[in-house]
Amino acid sequence: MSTINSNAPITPVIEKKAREDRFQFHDYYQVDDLLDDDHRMARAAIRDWVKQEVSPIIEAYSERGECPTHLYKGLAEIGAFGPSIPVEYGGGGMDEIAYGIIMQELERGDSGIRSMASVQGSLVMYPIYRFGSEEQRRKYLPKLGSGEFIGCFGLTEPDHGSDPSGMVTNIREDGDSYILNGAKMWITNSPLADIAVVWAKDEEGIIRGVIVEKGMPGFSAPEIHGKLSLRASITGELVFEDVRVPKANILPGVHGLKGPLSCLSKARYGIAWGAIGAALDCYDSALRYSQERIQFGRPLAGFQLTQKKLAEMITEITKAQLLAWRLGTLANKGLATPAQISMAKRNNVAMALDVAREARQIHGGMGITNEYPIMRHMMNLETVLTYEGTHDIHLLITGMDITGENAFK
Ligand code: TGC
Ligand code: FAD
Repeated sequence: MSTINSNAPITPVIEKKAREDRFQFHDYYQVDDLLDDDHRMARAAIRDWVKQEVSPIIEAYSERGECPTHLYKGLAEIGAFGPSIPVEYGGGGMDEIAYGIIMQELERGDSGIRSMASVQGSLVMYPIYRFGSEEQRRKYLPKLGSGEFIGCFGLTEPDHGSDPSGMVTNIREDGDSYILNGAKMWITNSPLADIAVVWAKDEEGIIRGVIVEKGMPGFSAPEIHGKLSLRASITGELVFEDVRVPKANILPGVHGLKGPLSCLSKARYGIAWGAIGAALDCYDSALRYSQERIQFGRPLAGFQLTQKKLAEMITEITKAQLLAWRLGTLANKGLATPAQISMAKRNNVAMALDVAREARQIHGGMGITNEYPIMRHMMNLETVLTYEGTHDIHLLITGMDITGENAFK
């Protein structure tokens, strides 16, 4: 007969408060215990802010296809821009787990709100911090951290999405400037942005990063209309027609595709956490609805098929929480690999989309209305599944990592 060789017995009774927390916050495996006080404080502050500032307005903005630009200042005040960038450069000076938790709480509100913060912090502040000159850091980062400047990140082109190495946007030297030509597509924040971090090939075909400022002659950023997903986030193009960019605006610290890809690693990490927030909001709504809605004389929650949906939802959310937490501990030690980040981004976003679809079913007809957040999250998550590397691209990254074979080309 086998025995459990442990001093800590497996107990069917857990302390009442812990049980309440687990169920109120859907923290089924007490992941909370793995966090420290700073993480918990950051989470509480962002959660309150989202409840007060985002939840009451987000359906209306999303329905109108309008970006709630007034939230940029608030996002800055709660430390959502560059949480893990040092304070002296306008960031939050926190660790990677705090960054992840902030993204989770923002995306509980809306993926588009998380996008506003992801782009500003991970795709604009981070490359300037990591690859910029000291002068560039001092000039741009405090203004980005405080929300005085809005930034965007231009990698994708009309003909080069999953394959950014094929980009045609280019710079050529001309005296003390570069002349920039080309176009970028699907750029979050671009129509509002004061600055754009743009990736372009130099005359030798090497990918370089340049900071382009609003108002530079030949630079425009028209909005893309007709999006049925991520509607509260503004998306546009970047068009460069002989834009003269001072040489002082080139990021000196990086040459090649690994520059933009390492920014993507940072942002994808945040999405791996963020998607859990969207899933939690859908699960929370479905659980409540199933307990209140009576059919055949009993709550939906009492039917086995509803329980199967809810039980599978919380199981997948819990697995995603543990994956994100472990990734965070690796990231804190500088050990998270790009392929590990890809696995977490892919898994957690797909998980959230599945949870949203199941939650929609539990809400029946009400699930298609804007009285519940489900359809908005579901539509948003279709974008999240695609941007920052598509679901299939991340699968191929894992495939390459485990086999050593490149199946992209
Ligand atoms: P490959 O030869 O594999 O790599 C080139 C160099 O980069 C290095 N590297 C990375 N470094 C850091 N982080 C990563 N994630 C990295 N991935 C690769 C690599 O080691 C190599 O270094 P070196 O020293 O040898 O030069 O490049 P490839 O051309 O074969 O492409 C690989 C592929 C397909 C995986 C990559 O291009 C890719 O990830 N494609 C997807 C594109 C993508 O994710 N685009 C996102 C655009 S931005 C966006 O969507 C923002 S949404 C914002 C929002 O609103 O939240
Ligand atoms: P494609 O690359 O054309 O892919 C189409 C399909 O083909 C996908 O299913 C893909 O998985 C598949 N595919 C491609 N190559 C392969 C292959 N080798 N093997 C198997 N299947 C393959 N980009 C930025 O630079 N900055 C931003 O701020 C930004 N924000 C965005 C905001 C929104 C709302 C959206 C929708 C996109 C945004 N993007 C941004 C662009 C986003 O990163 C790209 O859409 C994404 O990388 C995919 O590129 P694509 O749309 O050109 O699709």
